Amino acid sequence: MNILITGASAGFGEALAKRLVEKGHQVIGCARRAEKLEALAQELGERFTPVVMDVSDTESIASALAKLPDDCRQIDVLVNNAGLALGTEPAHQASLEDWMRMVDTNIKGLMALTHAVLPEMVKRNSGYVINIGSIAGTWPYYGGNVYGATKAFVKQFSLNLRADLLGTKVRVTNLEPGNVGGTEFSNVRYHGDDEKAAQVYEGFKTMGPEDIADILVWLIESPAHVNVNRLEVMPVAQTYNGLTIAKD
Ligand code: NDP
Ligand code: 8X3
Repeated sequence: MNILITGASAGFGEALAKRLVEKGHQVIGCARRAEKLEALAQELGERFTPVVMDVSDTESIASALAKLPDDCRQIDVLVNNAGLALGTEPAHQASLEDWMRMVDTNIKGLMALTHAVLPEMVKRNSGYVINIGSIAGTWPYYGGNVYGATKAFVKQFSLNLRADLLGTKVRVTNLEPGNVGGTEFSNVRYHGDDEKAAQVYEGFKTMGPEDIADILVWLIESPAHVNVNRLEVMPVAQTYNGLTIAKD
């Protein structure tokens, strides 16, 4: 099975690539940092094909897909994992540039790659699109403004894809993780401030990228007649905060 993973140079994508290669699958690992992908290719061997791609740039997607080796052209599973949060400021103090980058990556990038890959899946009447959403797409929290909104898009887009795919054997899942440490996510969100990034995970047991990779492997290897529409997962230490009232 050929599995294309975006954001394979770190975090969930890297952990998933390792698990899938161990299990004998063929992985096409995409990201912007060529050196990270090359290091992974050295480690994982011929089952891992590194592909430099910036999902926020449709030309980069098109040229990367056009250059895929022949034996990687059929994409059986697309894991739309590349994404980022930038900033935790409230909306009235947030950076417009950060907002635009999140939309370009988390929404437009995921849309463009899906648009490029889906027609062939439908033609073959088989395939699986797994989108990495977030609990932030369902549960609002302070400073989650545009990041959460991009993940709400990912959730509804996933559900609408399945609606369009009725009558085909193409599957779609939105995986919605909560707090997960051990990736670059928090460091990116805090613009490289390691101390603030680390504080997010202090004092409790969070999940790790391997936990998410295990869930993804389970989804990918689930029977072809079963479609998991949405799957929300959190560390036991995390739960909903409920509604809040600011008293005068
Ligand atoms: P990381 O920051 O560790 O990894 C993100 C990956 O996305 C990197 O490989 C990065 O590679 C890639 N990426 C970012 N921008 C682009 C781009 N424009 N084009 C191609 N690749 C890109 O984050 P996580 O592994 O933690 O997160 C993965 C996904 O999971 C994201 O969508 C995130 O929103 C979501 N998520 C994360 C949670 C968490 O708590 N960690 C919880 C819920 C959801 P490169 O820089 O080399 O391009
Ligand atoms: C990332 C999880 O809780 O930081 O999507 O929004 S959270």
